[in-house]
Amino acid sequence: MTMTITITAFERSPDRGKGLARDMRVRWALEEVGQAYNVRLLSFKAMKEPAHLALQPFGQIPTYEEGDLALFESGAIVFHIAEHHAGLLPDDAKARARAITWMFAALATMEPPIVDRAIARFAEGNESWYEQRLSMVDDRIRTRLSELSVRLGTDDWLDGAFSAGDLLMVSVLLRLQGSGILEEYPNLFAYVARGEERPAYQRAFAAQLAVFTAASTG
Ligand code: GTB
Repeated sequence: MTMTITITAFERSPDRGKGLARDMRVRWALEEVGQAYNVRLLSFKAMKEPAHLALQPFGQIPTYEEGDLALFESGAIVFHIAEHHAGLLPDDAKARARAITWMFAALATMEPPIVDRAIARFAEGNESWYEQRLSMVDDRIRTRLSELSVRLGTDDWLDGAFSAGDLLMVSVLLRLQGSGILEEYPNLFAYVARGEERPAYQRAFAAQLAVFTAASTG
């Protein structure tokens, strides 16, 4: 029997409902496995208060609560969901290990330069050296995208059937939306679109967009 699941998300996401904050990947995973969940919305102030810091030591979203289990780190949360429900990790032990490897690759190899780009734009946009820095970061991103593009080739997903590895990789690549960089790699662009087309992704996206819409009209 599964207990009630509660996750946390931004009360007002700075991405204005584009689904780029990290609660989106957790929502998507829960939708893929057909698991209902509640969402506790947090202001930036509440995220830094003791009640939330007890759940997330860095004062961030998302968190995940299920009975007396409390987790943070979106990758660990998606892994937990994938481990406890069918649909996100293969049954075969070796295929499962490879899918988990792709989860780590998404978070440890692909995500850092992509997040660096967002940080540069957000925090360093007014610096005299900004354009130079952005160009360096973009080169690092292109190196990783080229390598990933070669590995994906003409396949639909990274290793056989869609897995939590693809869920995290697509989530990470989506952060390049609007940069024009992903379009340089047509197979990766199509890969991300395939992820977005999944009904579970659509449901998760609609749920987070509804939060933003309610906050804007309320
Ligand atoms: N490693 C952690 C994880 O994977 O769970 C990182 C969590 C994290 O960075 N959370 C961010 C947060 O809570 C939200 S997702 N930030 C508030 C703070 O640190 O005070 C990052 C994010 C924020 C905004 C956009 N956006 O506007 O597009 C996209 C992604």
